[in-house]
Amino acid sequence: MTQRIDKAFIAEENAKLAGFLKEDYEALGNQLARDDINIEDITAKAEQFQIAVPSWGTGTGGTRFARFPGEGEPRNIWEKLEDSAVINDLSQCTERVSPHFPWDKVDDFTELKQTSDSLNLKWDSINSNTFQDQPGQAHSFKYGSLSNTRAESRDLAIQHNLDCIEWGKALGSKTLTVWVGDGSNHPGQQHFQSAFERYLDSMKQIYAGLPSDWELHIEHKMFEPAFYSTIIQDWGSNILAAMELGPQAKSLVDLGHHAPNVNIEMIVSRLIQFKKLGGFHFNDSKYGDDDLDSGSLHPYQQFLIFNELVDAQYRNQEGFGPNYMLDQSHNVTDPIESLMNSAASVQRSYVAALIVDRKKLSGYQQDNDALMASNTLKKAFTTDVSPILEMARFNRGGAIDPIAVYRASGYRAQAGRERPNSGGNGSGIV
Ligand code: PSV
Ligand code: MN
Repeated sequence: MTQRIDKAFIAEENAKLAGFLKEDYEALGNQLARDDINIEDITAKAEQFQIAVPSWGTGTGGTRFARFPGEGEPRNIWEKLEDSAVINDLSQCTERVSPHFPWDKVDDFTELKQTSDSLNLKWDSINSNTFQDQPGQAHSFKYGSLSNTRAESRDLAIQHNLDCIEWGKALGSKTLTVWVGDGSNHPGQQHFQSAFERYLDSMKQIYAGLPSDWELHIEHKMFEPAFYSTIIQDWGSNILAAMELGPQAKSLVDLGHHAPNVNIEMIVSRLIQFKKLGGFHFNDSKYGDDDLDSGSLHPYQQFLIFNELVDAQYRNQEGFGPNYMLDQSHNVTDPIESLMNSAASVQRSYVAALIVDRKKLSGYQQDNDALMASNTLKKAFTTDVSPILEMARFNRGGAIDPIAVYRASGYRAQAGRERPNSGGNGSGIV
């Protein structure tokens, strides 16, 4: 497979905007210099920023009511990779793809690795799926997987996760992410403690199969598909499980998996403090696990999370180095455009957090000057760092304006011609 968006085409489109970018970058550089911030240092950090794309996010999502397929959707992991390469070629901050098994399972993982190599893509965390039964599955997950009351179902779920590790090794991944929908829908349906004990016992068996340089990330979610109780419903159960398993087990924060108005940035701080922050699934939400585009509703919350992350980065906090990933469902937009937009939105939060005046902030905190502490954060958040993001992409050979270049390339229409039979219109979670 070869790159689908020609480098020369990107350069041609960039040439139209390069003059404006130079002006805007200079102006922002002068503005930041007043606060002793060197724009080149910030741009260099922005260039290093990477956030993984979920393989399942490249297709059109859906709700439990319906799914409205988009033009030229990828029909398999090979085509998902092609789309991911387009996203990375233009955005230059999404060089890793996170697969979901068995959705992305292939017969020949060596061939899959060669294909990703040829597209300059790497593999991020492996996501296991024991929240669905596969055709012909011997023992059902209807009443749970890793915490099922029946050993046969638990064993199948454990084995699937161990298989995921093997497939991940072939792809060069170093992380397994486990999210299970196990739980109950009726009070009394499940004995809370016994179910959690069964879950932990299963997870211990998976942990035992983890290579020494891998991490096991546990993802919590408040509800859905279990609506009364969920086995790992919050960060409390999550960190308890991670502590019980050992140092290679960490917690993963999906932004949509909390009650509305929960202070997620404080959860992040706690996980950092106890060396248990494994990674993120970025998305945005209004009501529940809406899987909306990152930063589309609550950009300030996203910034405040990065404020904690950058603080830990600058303090060289021990055990700190979370995986960043998007986990969204695109129902009404072109998934490639949403993923590019969202990656840039998360990168924007990172860059804005980099320009927080931490010395001043710390002084205001010490003096209990709440107003000035808050204004210090707001100042960074309201600074338009677009020229830094654009310059970071430009320096790396990406597009100054990824969406404009993508639209001008005609890629989607071409995909529509090449992938005539993509997607059904039934309901679907992703
Ligand atoms: C569950 O809602 C989740 O956030 C998990 O990360 C899954 O792996 C993903 O969505 C896809 O269903
Ligand atoms: Mn998730």
